[in-house]
Amino acid sequence: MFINWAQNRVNVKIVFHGPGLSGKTTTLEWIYKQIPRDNKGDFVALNTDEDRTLYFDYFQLEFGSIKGFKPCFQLYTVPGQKRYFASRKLILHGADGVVFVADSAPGRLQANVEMLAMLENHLREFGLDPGTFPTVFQLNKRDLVDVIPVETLLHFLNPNGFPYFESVATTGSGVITTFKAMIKLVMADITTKL
Ligand SMILES: Nc1nc2c(ncn2[C@@H]2O[C@H](COP(=O)(O)OP(=O)(O)OP(=O)(O)O)[C@@H](O)[C@H]2O)c(=O)[nH]1
Ligand SMILES: [Mg+2]
Repeated sequence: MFINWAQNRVNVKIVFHGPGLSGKTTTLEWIYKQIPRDNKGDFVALNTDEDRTLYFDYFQLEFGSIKGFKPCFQLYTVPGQKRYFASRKLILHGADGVVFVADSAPGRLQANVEMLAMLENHLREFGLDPGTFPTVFQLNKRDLVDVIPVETLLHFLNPNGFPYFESVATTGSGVITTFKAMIKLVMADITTKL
């Protein structure tokens, strides 16, 4: 959170985290499409040739108010490929909330667990408690056959009982519901700090 007292604005950073190919970029693109033009900035994407996220995707969005401040939500995705460890940490720095986009595809349980562990380690390195840091789980790719059961994902990823939602980012199903839950959690957290 960054407060600009002169302009009465507060910058709120939300990071879409999760393993490679879980649907983070697809999710952010869907949200971008739903927002009226006047409320959003440009969509910035830094990709590899194969359309994988190289550094991050980003856009900012303004709406609502918190205690008289105008919030500007800065939305980022991290690159999920393992080798971009340092970039993920840099992007996570200063985050106010995380949407963990889990991959429900068969065989991806370990990738989800490993990425969540890396996220939690980074939060701890920033002096934050992963057990209470504003987090929402988006269980994505629910349209695939033989998906990992929701109970299994929750057992391994969400022992703290954070809000969770099923989604299909390619059709947008569940995406906005998840995002609204994230905004609600982050607003409640920030209200206590302002
Ligand atoms: N079937 C299905 N495919 C999806 C879904 N969400 C995303 N995809 C596809 O999965 C692939 C990867 O999606 P991305 O959004 O690029 O994944 P990412 O998490 O940003 O990947 P990295 O940037 O490499 O970390 C693309 O081909 C998407 O179309 C979904 O809910 N269901
Ligand atoms: Mg991506």
